[in-house]
Amino acid sequence: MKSILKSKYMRLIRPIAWITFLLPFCAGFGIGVTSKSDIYHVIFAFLSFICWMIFCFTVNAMADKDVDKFHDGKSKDIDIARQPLVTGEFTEKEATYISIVSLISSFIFAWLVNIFFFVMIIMVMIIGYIYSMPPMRLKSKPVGDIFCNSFAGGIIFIAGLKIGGFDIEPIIILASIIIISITASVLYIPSVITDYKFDKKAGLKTSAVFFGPKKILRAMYPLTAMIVIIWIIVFFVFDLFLLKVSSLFFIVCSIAITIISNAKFKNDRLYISTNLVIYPFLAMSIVFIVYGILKIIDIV
Ligand code: GPP
Ligand code: MG
Repeated sequence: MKSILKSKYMRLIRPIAWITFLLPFCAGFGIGVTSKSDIYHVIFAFLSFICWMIFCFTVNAMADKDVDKFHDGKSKDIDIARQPLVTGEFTEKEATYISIVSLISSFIFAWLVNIFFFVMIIMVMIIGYIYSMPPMRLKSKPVGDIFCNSFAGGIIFIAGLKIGGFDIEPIIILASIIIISITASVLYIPSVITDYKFDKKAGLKTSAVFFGPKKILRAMYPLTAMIVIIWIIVFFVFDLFLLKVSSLFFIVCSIAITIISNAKFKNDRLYISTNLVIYPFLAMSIVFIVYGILKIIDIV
């Protein structure tokens, strides 16, 4: 298993890192799906999600080729300095083919789900592209890096919600995007800070480089306070078991990640492992998937 994860393909597409987006997607799926949902729509939606992620990470590896080599390989899902465009295991041309095929496949699968899902996938595709690629390359712009990841988290949640054809009022869509985006921003901040030294060396103006890592770390406190208030409201307002579990999960995660990140920042470096986010996110994604499947087969 370990050797498969270390193959040049896995180091290009980085499936472990997808888990951060898998969670909001599965959350939407688990909440939105019903016993009337079409199982093929579910399968196509997940295939579309996978192709979207392959596209984002392939494009990212191409765009970051010249900066990834400066990384020391720590605090990441893979040793970034050994990503296959840096080592030469993939050429730019091959990576371009992979990204085009994944882009088209993702659109085709999304189209087979429904038009709303398709539009959401177009949006996250655009965000994924402008996050990494010049001329915009928002990952190297202050706020742009946090905004892209958080907003994409919000949009992919709505996409998940729409797999089962769930009818949602626009105001709920807007509120969900805002709530998920704010939550995602706190959970994403540690990742910007772990990269601080390398991004600075590579000349990237990420939020951490621009504002300074300490300021961003301190900003996590008011953001977490906001998240706790929002999810407490969600907990009491909605009479939905899954939303109550999500509220508790996000409250505990945001508080824990904020405290741990602030405690572990020493000598301009944040010493935390990606596992801190990956394991709880994976566990919660599985909960949502299982719950969604039980809903489809009409058990809950
Ligand atoms: C890697 O970013 C993250 C992605 C490619 C996902 C982006 C997708 C969006 C929809 C925003 P990075 O280059 O900042 O981090 P790393 O150093 O881990 O590659
Ligand atoms: Mg990168």
